[in-house]
Amino acid sequence: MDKIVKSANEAAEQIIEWSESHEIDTCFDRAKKMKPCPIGSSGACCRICHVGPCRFVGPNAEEEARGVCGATLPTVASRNLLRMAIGGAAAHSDHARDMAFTLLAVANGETSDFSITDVKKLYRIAGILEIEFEGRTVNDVARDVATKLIEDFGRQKGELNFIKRAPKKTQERWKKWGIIPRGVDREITESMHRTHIGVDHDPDNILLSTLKVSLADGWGGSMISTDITDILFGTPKPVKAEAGFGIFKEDEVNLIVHGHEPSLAEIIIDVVNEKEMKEYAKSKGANGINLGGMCCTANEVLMRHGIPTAGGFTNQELAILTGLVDAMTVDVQCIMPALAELSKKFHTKLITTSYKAKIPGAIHIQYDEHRAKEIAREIVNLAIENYANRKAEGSHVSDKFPVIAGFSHEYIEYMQGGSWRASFRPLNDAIMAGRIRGVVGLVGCDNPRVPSQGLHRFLALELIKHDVLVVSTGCGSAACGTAGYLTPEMALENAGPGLREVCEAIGIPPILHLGSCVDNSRILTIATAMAEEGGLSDEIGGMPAVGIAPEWMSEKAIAIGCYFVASGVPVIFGGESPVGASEQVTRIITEVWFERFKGALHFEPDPEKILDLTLKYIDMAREALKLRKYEPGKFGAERVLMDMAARRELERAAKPHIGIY
Ligand code: NFS
Repeated sequence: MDKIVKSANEAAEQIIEWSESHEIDTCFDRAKKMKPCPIGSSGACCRICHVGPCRFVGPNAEEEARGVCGATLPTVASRNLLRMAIGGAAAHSDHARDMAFTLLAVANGETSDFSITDVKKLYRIAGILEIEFEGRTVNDVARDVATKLIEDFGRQKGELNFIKRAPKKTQERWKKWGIIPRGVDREITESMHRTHIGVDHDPDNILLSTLKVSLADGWGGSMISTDITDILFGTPKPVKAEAGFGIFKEDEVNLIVHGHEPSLAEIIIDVVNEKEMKEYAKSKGANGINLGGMCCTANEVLMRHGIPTAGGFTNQELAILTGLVDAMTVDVQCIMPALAELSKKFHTKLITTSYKAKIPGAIHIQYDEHRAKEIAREIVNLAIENYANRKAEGSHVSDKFPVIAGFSHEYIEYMQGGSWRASFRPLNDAIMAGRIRGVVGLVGCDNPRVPSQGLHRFLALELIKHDVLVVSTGCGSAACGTAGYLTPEMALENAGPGLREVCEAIGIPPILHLGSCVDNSRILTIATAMAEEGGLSDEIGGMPAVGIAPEWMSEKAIAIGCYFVASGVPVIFGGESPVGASEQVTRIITEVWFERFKGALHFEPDPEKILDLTLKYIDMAREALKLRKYEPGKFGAERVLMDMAARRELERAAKPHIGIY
């Protein structure tokens, strides 16, 4: 029998083999032992009250099965989906709230460890929020921006501030179906109320609430987080970095920042570069301090500073199994509690830093933005002091790949015309002419229940071969990065002829790393800019664009998927459907949602079928927009894309400065 591969990441597979030979369990072994409950995994289990849990099984469960209260399977399956979206929206939005309070603390002069890095972005957001910025101090503007965005969490009536950033037509659809979020916390609370026993029982109504709470994430929490993070730490532009387990250094202190919130990691970057710290590391026998990232904190610091990443969700235990990690600091979300037990088998110090996310067995050092540097120094000291305890054992692997990351909305606009003519025109033109067939957001988690990262790799390669421009975030980016896919050379070797030409002209990879999972909000603003540029759809719906989360597992992924659907993007998730038990719910989230919003939510375990459905959606949209029929290697007339030299030439000629950069 063929050997079953647990991870498509070759270095990961080597580490897994090493762990198995040493009888150390990882998520891959546990996934084998712990099969998903077939009732719960298809949405057919209701456990929201203690009369149950009730199971909705049997040949006619859809029509006949009833819970003790009389609830039907469609009610229960839709309620379960809504509960997942709430969890996801809460996670992203609570992260955003922390960012907003950090911005407020900076503006109020309560912390000297942070400052405002991107004043232009601050002004841009102030402009959107209708906050006056001319002739005012940066801190005064920042205070107003932070305060106004904090109001988005607790607003009881009205609309989220950023709803108006969406194309008018998209907003009209939301208004028609009553899903414009008021305040983030209000939508989360109301949705929790609706899913309590004996409240909302209409699947369609419950599912509209799923879209509403998810929009509060996308155009609320996530967008707030992205913008404030850019204001505080800089709007990303392309940087070179590396990805893979080979980023760890045998002769240096290896410290990993893992989780999602970037603030502490930003300060740790400053601290590891302090002369005294470097000298302290030397005094302990190390040649330096090597900082690496994991999951979405990795994406944040990779995009802004080129800090290398060891990978995504399924790689976190494997990093410790290398035996080279002296300390791993974690904050919130997607952190496996298994790390505590595992780190004890090695010398690794596991450090939790959020009062919201403690793990028995880990060291807790509470982060506080008012004392950020002091805390960062404590963590770096711990890592340095632990270097001497490193033992020989561990699965040392050396694979690492170059990565180009840092594609923000602003940079993508800039790269299409320089400071003077920054726009989305060339991208729209390339799509209209058929050089680029469509755009896919390849996002979301990696998953130990499939050959981990393998679905991302397969789809990324196939899509670019078919002239589809891929934008990636989260662990999808990590999967592509650790495969060596995030380089411009990838376009030369693997992209279809049209996409290759576009990538060569602009000098970009065919897969653009847009950041962490909260940065999926960048895809929303990019899609809006494309709609406003003209020539394609005049709303997000109807664009030749699809979202794919082939290895998703988290509630955040559901919230992201649903806000894309509500915004007008067909979304395809891998794996079995969490509402698969109900035909009615499945029909609503596909056909009914498509009719209303031009977005649909599919669940499809077979990657070949995901690819087929994606291309079908893209071609359908091209046809509906009356665009040139896509044929590989045959393009219509379009404007010439500017190369780097032409762009520089234009910039020399064109001061004053317009645009972000
Ligand atoms: Ni996104 Fe980032 Fe990864 Fe999935 Fe978790 S790290 S926020 S949820 S597992 S992509």
